[in-house]
Amino acid sequence: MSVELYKAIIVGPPNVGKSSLVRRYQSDEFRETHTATIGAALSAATFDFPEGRVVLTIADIGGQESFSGLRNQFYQGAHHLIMVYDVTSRSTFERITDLYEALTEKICIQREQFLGGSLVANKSDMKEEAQVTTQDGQLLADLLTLKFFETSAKTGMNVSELFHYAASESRRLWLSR
Ligand SMILES: Nc1nc2c(ncn2[C@@H]2O[C@H](COP(=O)(O)OP(=O)(O)OP(=O)(O)O)[C@@H](O)[C@H]2O)c(=O)[nH]1
Ligand SMILES: [Mg+2]
Repeated sequence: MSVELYKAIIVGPPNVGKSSLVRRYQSDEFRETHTATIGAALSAATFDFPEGRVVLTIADIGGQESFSGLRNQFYQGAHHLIMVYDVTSRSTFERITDLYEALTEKICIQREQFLGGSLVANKSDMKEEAQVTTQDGQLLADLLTLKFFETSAKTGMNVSELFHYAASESRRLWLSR
């Protein structure tokens, strides 16, 4: 059976729940406390598609890092960009566009390839404290041509769908290049 290797990077402001989404997917756990990711945390997930096996490397980039260093090493060779904001924090939503522009410029200059991606409205379990509507999220996703997901690392809502999409879309875009 064939094995294909792709890389997804997960980025966004600090504290939006990037590491929590990865933890929910990888070990089906949730922690209430926030430990800031320093630099980046790498992990891998395996997906079995009818056409063969896909191994997705997931680079979870600390929120401080996304906006300061923009160090190439974390972004190099990415096939899929997962951009996360926190629905209970309008300011995290407002930072997405600038971050998207900075990142796609960096990644697309390195490689002449279209980059797939997702926009993630995390902490969707906290609807009563939401500062960003579903419509706003969907509109921004359409504008940036990203797939929109409303997730909760706390309840697990849409978390496996998000990572499955990253794997299948990486594969689809790579094979159609
Ligand atoms: N209610 C709720 N809380 C969440 C959710 N996801 C994360 N949190 C909480 O939000 C805080 C930040 O989560 P992290 O996953 O550490 O955030 P991060 O984006 O990785 O942060 P940095 O590494 O600093 O960039 C923690 O206290 C989590 O418990 C969620 O879906 N719902
Ligand atoms: Mg983190």
